[in-house]
Amino acid sequence: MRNIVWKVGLVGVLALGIFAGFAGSRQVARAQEMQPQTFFVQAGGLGPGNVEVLAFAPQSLQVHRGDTVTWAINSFHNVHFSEGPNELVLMQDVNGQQMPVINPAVGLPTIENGATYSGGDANSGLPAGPDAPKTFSLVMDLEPGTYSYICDVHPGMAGVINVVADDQAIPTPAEVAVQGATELLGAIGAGTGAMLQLETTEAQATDTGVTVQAGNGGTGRTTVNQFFPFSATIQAGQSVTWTIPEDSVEPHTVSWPAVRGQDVAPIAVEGGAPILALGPTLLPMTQSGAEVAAGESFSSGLFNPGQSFSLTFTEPGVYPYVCNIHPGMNGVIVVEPGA
Ligand SMILES: [Cu+2]
Repeated sequence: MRNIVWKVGLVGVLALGIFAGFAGSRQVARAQEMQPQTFFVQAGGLGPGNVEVLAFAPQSLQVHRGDTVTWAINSFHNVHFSEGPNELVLMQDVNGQQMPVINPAVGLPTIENGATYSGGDANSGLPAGPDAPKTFSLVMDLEPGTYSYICDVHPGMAGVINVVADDQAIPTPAEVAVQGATELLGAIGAGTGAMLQLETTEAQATDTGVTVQAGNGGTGRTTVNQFFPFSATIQAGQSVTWTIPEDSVEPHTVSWPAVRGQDVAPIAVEGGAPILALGPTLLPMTQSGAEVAAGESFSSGLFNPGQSFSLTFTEPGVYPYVCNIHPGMNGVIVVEPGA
């Protein structure tokens, strides 16, 4: 299965390269006339074994004024020309109730897909639901200079666009696409090495049960979205504590059953902009430390690097679980009868 994902991904990268090659050769002829060109940037990428790259690739590129940059939004990312990172989740009063909501400065677009960007703060907004467009484009109507942008969801995920003078030669869109693919594949390779090592992880015993590691740390802009170990065994009445390493770059959930693609739930507010509440995918539904009996559903909601989430399993049985935000990130707890 992982092999298939890997091959499909590779075919996709090759297809992109070939497509960009065609586009590139046509643009060589046009270059004399200074026709605007379109450059592709990958926003994140996925490799085998749920290795995910949290970077823009290429991280940096050169364009001329009037060129278009199109980002492939490969996961839950935004493209934000912003002074600094913005908090993803805020507690807010919504119709008289305190609830966690997506920071509107992150979630809501301030510039339309396909619009002209002429500087200042501009945000694509977050992909709202499974039918959200998978690309985001801006026409760069900018003076020569360096323009930085970030993904607010993943601190450290940042890219740069260098606008250069009209008479300065720059890499073709094909070369930029190949550069992006090379950066992604390099990061995926590093993550795959880490993943193979982590798959030998055993559950750590504690006084009350075991710990399971959610994701990983220490691999820079690459994260391995798996539970280590995949399967852990405890006795009835014991607990499992999931932890995300402090130096990880990705939040997760511990959930059953799975809820997919409902990260954001727009709520109408009278006389104001709609609020982006956390959807069932991210919303905490179970308190850490709660007891779970056979057949019960649970979800930690989003928890972050350095944080933990625990459940106590009171009845023998087999308890599968998933991370709601990373398809294919799943695990199982086997609960044996107590002594
Ligand atoms: Cu996850």
